[in-house]
Amino acid sequence: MKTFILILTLSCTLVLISCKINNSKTTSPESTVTVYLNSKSGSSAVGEVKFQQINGLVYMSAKLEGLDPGTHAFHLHEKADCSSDDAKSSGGHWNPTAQPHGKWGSKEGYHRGDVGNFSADETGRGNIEFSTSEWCLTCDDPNKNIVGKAIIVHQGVDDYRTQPTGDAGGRVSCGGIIE
Ligand SMILES: [Cu+2]
Ligand SMILES: [Zn+2]
Repeated sequence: MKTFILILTLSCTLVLISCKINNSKTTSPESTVTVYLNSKSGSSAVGEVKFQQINGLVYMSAKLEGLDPGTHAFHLHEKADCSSDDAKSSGGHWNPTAQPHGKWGSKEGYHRGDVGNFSADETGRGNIEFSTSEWCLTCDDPNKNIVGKAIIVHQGVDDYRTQPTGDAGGRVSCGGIIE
């Protein structure tokens, strides 16, 4: 009887361990990049944006602070170059598929960098959770790979219409997506 219980305990443990191993296999990211955003255009807006590629999807988790309360646009721009004070060194919206500017997912078209608007609370903090199969961190597809692009937070709201910028105003925070 004692032996039986021992075997039962052992096999249960083994099942639990193998479950854990399998689980970590399917959820461990293929690649992770963390980007720190610096304030620009005389603002105090900063942030931390984490990208993870898991099973071919890119998950983005952004935490921003030091913003004016209200709605702000968030885009990926062409170049991971935040050297200028106004962040214009990062170029225009990242648009490898030559689409019009628009709301993400719109059938009229949208840039691959058109993440969209988010809101900052009365303390100037805001978060964005976003995931897509239209980006990658490790693939060779230039229409998908976001490494080498910039993250830009704008002072104003993206109207999802005005070409090619969404009329979102100045660039208050910038970070380059660099591995
Ligand atoms: Cu922008
Ligand atoms: Zn755009």
